[in-house]
Amino acid sequence: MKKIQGALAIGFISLFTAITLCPLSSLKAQSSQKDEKNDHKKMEWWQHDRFGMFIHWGLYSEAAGYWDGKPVNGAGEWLMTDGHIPRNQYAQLAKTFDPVDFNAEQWVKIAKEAGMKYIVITTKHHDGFCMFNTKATKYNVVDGTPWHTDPMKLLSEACKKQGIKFCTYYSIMDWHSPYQQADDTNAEHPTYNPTTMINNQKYLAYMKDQLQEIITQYHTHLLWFDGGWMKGWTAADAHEIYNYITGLDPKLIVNNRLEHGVGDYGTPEQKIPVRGLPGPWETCMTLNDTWGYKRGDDNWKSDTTLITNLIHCASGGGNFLLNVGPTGKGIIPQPEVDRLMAMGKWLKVNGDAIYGSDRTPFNEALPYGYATQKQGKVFLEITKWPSDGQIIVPLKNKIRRAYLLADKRSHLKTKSTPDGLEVHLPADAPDPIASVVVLEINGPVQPE
Ligand code: JFZ
Repeated sequence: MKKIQGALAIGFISLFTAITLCPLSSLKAQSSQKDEKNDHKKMEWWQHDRFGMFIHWGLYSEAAGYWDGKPVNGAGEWLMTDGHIPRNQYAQLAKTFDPVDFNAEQWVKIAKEAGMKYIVITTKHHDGFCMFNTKATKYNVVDGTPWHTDPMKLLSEACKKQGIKFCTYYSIMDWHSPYQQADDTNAEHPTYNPTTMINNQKYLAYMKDQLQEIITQYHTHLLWFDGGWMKGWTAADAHEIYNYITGLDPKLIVNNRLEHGVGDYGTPEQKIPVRGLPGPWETCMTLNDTWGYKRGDDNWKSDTTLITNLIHCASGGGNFLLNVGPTGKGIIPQPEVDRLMAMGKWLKVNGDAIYGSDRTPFNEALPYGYATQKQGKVFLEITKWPSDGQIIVPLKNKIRRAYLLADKRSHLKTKSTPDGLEVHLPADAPDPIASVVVLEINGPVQPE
């Protein structure tokens, strides 16, 4: 939140509280027993997969945080409002949008090598420019740019080929829409956020047309809504859209940013709830300080932070959606690729502790790291390797076998003590960032 526009941040605090407190509530309350089972079932792949790639890509990527040669404060994708750019001037960016280096197969391969299992990409961000093939407006990548290409088609096909789930982001707030009014309509110096709905009916019809296109053209597995804090977006609107899209595809997963308690999972942003959230949830996060590409934003998170964040999410029963911001030419910046490859390398050895795992069985935080579990197994992701060669695990079970995930033939000595289970570790950690100990147990897990 640190870098989010000051005034916004305050508004978001209450938004965030609402998100944390009622991830599923009103929707669940309305659905029948059978629906709840289906809801649970449709969430299975997503909860198993744990790690996804967020992609923010649009006209703002080409501007790269600059307007008229001057840097604009704020996140890259907020350029239009933070730079107070009139609609027709911002739209000029489309005339030169020509990502000659875009390679769908390559992007998906990067996600795959990072150990990510799904991709969520911006089909339309707050700026209203459509990065997909749509008949609902000419303000789109196929009709409105010299590129004349539909990246969503290419990406969804590449995802299918490489076994990655293709998912889409769609902003409700739309700074280009004739059915929404900017907060400050000053012709020379407009501020868009938050817009106000001036024609719900027409905007809903537009939204439905586009969502139907996204669902039928690309078979999106999930819809990640955003911008529902705009004024005049009602609970009735949220329910109408949820029912409409799940009517088109009952397996569709929907995040909770339709607001008003509608949606299938919670979306804490840039932070990981210390003990997770009760229902399904996903933390989304940037690699630097922006979602959309911004030249010169080099405040990169370290490999240690990123790997630890992924583990932290999994141990709280949540997913981690990590963002990349490709350039206007279509390149995922090298510092982003480097970090993703480090995560992929770690997951290659330790993925069994993350994919398909459940949240920690323990009620307390562990001083040396995190825990996840599966049937008959407790995983300890040790981020602080002990100097005295042992850890105490708050576990009562008898241990069948204890070993390092990095060396499945290793045997670790364990001993039940009044303080808990003592596990003896080798002097050197197999991994400098996080090493996983596997405890195979009999019967249900019994925390101290
Ligand atoms: C939104 C967008 O405004 C932003 O551009 C980006 O797409 C991000 C993923 O989502 O920003 C938010 C949304 C919600 C909160 C904060 C920023 N929140 O709940 O704290």
